[in-house]
Amino acid sequence: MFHAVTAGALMVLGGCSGSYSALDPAGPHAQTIAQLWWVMLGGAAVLFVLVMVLFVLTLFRPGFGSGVSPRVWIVAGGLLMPIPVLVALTFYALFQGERLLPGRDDGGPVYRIEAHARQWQWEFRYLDEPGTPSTLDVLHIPAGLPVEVVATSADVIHSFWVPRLGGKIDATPGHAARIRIEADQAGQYGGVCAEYCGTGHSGMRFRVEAHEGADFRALADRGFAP
Ligand SMILES: [Cu+2]
Repeated sequence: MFHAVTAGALMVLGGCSGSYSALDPAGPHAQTIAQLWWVMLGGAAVLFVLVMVLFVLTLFRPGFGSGVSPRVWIVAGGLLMPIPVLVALTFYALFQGERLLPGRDDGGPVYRIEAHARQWQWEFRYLDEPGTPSTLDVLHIPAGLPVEVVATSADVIHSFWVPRLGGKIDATPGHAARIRIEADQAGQYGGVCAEYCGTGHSGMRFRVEAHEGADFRALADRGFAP
């Protein structure tokens, strides 16, 4: 029994780390999203426990609640109990979501890139490095600096997502959508297309390489050649 519980816990926790885990944030934007996830989980857990307590009481205490009219059960259980939790979660989500939008930061420097999607590849263009060639399926960014991603598409709708660095944004043909990502430290982070876009969708992954300031400058100056 103990081994089964330990194995189960390891499996569950194992899914919380790794290159593609939104619950293992590596920058401030992803941190905000992970926090939102935990608060949502907490809110859902509160409602779940309340319902389970009532359920167990009705099972083991015959007659429990029979003195309360069905109308009161519906109003109390269906409206008064969930509405405050859902309202609080909605406002918290809206507030946190606003903070993720481009232009809501402190107005400091940002590094701008374009993520151009096509079936089934990502082309990264460095908007702040005129004349520098684009890179395919590898995005180089400076660590510790907000990176504004302009997502565009050549064909169908794709979605740019680096779970450890920020939220998702759709790459839609004929439209430029913006999102910010940021890595606190140098390292490699996995990215995926998060919108089904055809038979090659599952292989439409990319890698973000964050470099410390001087390393990034040197790399950019040689056109991101290895
Ligand atoms: Cu896709």
